[in-house]
This record gives sequence, C-alpha cells and structure tokens, in this order.
Amino acid sequence: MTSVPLQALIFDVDGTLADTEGDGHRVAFNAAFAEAGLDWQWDPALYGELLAVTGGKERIRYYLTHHQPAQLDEPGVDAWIASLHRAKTRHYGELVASGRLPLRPGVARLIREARAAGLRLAVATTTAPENVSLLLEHSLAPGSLDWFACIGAGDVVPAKKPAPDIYHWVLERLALPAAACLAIEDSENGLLAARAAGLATVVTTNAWTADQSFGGAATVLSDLGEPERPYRCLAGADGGSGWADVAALRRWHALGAG
Ligand code: XBP
Ligand code: MG
Repeated sequence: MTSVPLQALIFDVDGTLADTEGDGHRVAFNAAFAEAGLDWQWDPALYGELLAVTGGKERIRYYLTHHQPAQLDEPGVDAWIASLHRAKTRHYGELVASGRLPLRPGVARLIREARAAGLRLAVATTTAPENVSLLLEHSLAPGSLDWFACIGAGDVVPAKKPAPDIYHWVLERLALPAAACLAIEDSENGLLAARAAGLATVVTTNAWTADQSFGGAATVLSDLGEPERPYRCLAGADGGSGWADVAALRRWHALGAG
C-alpha cells in the first residue's frame, strides 16, 4: 500500500493505447521487407513469437538470428537492419496517418478525465518517438502530444523493456518518485519494466498478450472500459464501476507496486 497521492499516469503505447501490432507494426515490417526485395513474411503466428522481443530493430535482429542466420554474417548488418527499420517506420507512419489504428476502449475518455483531474500524463514505450506523435495526432486528437509532460520512446535508453530504463528516464524528467505514478501496460515485458522501476501497474490485455503472466499487477483488465461497455476484471483488484476512471485509478495506485 502507498499513501503517496497519485500525480501522474505513464502510458505504454503499443497494445495499450491502440492495437498497433497485428494491423500496424507487423504490416509495416512486411512492407519494408517487400520493398527491400526480401521474401520474408511475418505472418501472425510468427509475429506472436517475435513479439517476445521489444523494439523493431531488436526484433529484426532476433529474426535473423533464429530464422535467417546466414544473413547475420553479411558485412554492415547493423546498418542494414537500421535502414530496414527506417523503411518500416515510414510505412507504419503512413498506416497511422490513415487513421486505421483507433484507440482502445476507454483510452481517450480516461486521458481526458485524467487531464481534467490535474494528473500529469507521460508515455514510456519502446517504439520510435515519431510513431507516438503520429498516433496521438491521428487517433487521439490534433495537438494532443502537448497534453503529455514527457514522451519516453525508442532509443533514448539503451536497454528496452523488460528493463526498467525507460520508466526511470520518464520518472527523472517528471521529477516524481515512482510511488506518485501509475503505469498502464498491456504486456508481461511492460509490466516487468514498470514493476522493476517501482510502479504500481494496471494491465489491459489484448489478443497478443492474454496468455502472459501478470503477477504483481494492481489489476488485470480486458480494457479500460466505458460506461456503456464495461471492462472484464481478469485478475487483481476490481475498480468497482466497470470502467477505469480517476477514482478507480487512485484505488489501484494505492495498492502500491506489488
Ligand atoms: C512495443 C514494441 C515495439 C513495436 C515496434 O513494446 O515491441 O517494438 O512492436 O516498434 P511496448 P519499433 O508496447 O512494450 O513498448 O519498430 O518502432 O521499435
Ligand atoms: Mg505494449
């Protein structure tokens, strides 16, 4: 339990703000591979395996190691991975800008309620910063990037989730202790990162993460819920109302980092 008042919400992006993986990142990786003349196809089953590795460049390297080992010995492999990933980011940006990746239930409502309640907002994600800006601009509201006190994204830290580094980076910039914040995540890697940084964490699962382990989460929900479309509480403490509002967040935050 913590008696420190809740001051900020720190959101993961992929899988938490929106279901960006299957119809977003995966499609963009495949488009980049095709553009480079590669016959690699990351189908949903393979992508499910690759999602264990956070970060797009890291994911491509893992794929090479386990599925295309001969390519790893090519000279300049790091630069090649980086250029493939730049192309992937361009394709992903086009997808996001087309408005085809809506926010998950309850996300826009909660963000507005949290602002109105004076909570500060931040992002802690492994994805590239331009992907975050585009998603907020096109799927939340024009100019909504300015609602966030801090965006921690991509390569600003060397070790990606499940390492806690991106959460430490964000907490330092917010100038807040972990005990004053609540993380909202969708994956085991994200929960591990947040907990290792000392954060109480709400998990909203999705099709890619539903079978993962979420021990130590304050609550595990199907999604953040809406008054007319309540969440299902899958584990941990129920917030009471069926949708994650600021009062429920304060109750989950009071449970502490677990
Ligand atoms: C999300 C990810 C990201 C995206 C790809 O993890 O793993 O790597 O799939 O993004 P989390 P980039 O939600 O835990 O942050 O290609 O831009 O790296
Ligand atoms: Mg995520």
